[in-house]
Amino acid sequence: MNHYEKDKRLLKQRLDEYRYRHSLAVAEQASHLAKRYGGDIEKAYRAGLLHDITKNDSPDSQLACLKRAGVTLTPIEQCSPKLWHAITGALVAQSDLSIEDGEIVSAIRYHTTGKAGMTLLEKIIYIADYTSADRTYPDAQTVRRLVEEDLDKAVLYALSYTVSHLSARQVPIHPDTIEAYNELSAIRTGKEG
Ligand code: DGI
Ligand code: FE
Ligand code: FE
Repeated sequence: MNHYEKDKRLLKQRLDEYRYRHSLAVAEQASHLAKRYGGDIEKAYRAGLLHDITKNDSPDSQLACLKRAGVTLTPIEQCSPKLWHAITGALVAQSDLSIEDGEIVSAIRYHTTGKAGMTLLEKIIYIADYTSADRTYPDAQTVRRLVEEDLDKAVLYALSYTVSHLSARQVPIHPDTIEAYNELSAIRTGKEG
């Protein structure tokens, strides 16, 4: 296996120690899930490694990056700076690491909100970020067990956890998050009858 030494060197420069370790843990979990669900193991590892590449960038430098790329933020995105690193991460992966693989770029792009119609790789990165070994929130073990059984159920669990926590804090919920939640909950409800 290619160990992506160049990616890791860049990450070490851009990220603090905590975020670097998180990125390695997400890459490990993503490649494990790709094996489990018949996805592309190398792509999963690399997308997991790079998903938070701009997480430690300042808000100003992220806004500058968005401006250079001609990206206009929606009003909800403007008031939710935590969403920016998914957009800028996808841009930096393309510009600084010349990643042309649209599947990897899109998995980084939607790793925070998810979206309706997620590909296998997008689901894997979304849930690897929730279930990596470094995560310590109370339900981490529950979601880790669930993701071994059923990928969609685990993604829905994580989405519902996010929706309920955001709404409890009365902060805006991005339409991509809502659409992902509605899609997977409708499938689940349909199956239940
Ligand atoms: O970057 P990580 O910490 O590893 O994880 P992440 O990219 O999933 O970011 C999690 C943060 O993003 C968490 O504070 C909740 C926030 N978030 C996720 N979905 C939404 C959101 N924030 C808003 N405002 N709206 C969303 O839909
Ligand atoms: Fe993130
Ligand atoms: Fe992350």
